Amino acid sequence: MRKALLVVDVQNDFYETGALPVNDASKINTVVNRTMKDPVYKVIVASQDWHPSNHMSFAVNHGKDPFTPFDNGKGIGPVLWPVHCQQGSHGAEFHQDIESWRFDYIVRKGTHPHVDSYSIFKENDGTQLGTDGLLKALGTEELDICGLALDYCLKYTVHDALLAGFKINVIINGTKGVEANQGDIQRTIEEFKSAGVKLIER
Ligand code: VGL
Ligand code: ZN
Repeated sequence: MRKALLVVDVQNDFYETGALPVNDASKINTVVNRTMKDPVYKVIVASQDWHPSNHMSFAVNHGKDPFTPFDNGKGIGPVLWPVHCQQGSHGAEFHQDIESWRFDYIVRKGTHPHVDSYSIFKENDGTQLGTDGLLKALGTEELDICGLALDYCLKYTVHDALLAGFKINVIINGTKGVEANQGDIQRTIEEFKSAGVKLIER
């Protein structure tokens, strides 16, 4: 089976000192780098959260506090976020300890001010980002998925990958969660298991 590796949002703002920090995020770096060296992957695709400053997922653009529940019915929500991953900012860059030169393709997402985009496949309003077509054009049947954050962008990525018919393995020591609400990480892992997603260690 032709296999691809997806690396989700390994960007400064999702690391411990970033704007939208994920606990212990830097612990995934050695796992991600080690995994990327494996010649089994025909292609490595990374996503990069890439927001304009007027992005409507930013709480400040509504005069609200970060993590306020919000849903505009068009792909912003379920909560508003602190300003993060602004186009061209340090926070939007890949973490310096990630060997990002190994990425074959980089999919930028969340670039439209009124729509958020958690998954590497689709914007939250359903618009395709082209990743499905890219992977299938390359003959990909199986995906290993790692990166940040387990309970947001990685979860949405897994969901869309299932819909697109890929066999999926989540690299469980290559991901960490935000846990905006207590129990999110555990719930996400249970969802993966019941959907037939395999959890692997690398
Ligand atoms: C993410 C919230 C907002 C993520 C991106 O990468 O998980 N979460 N934007
Ligand atoms: Zn974002």
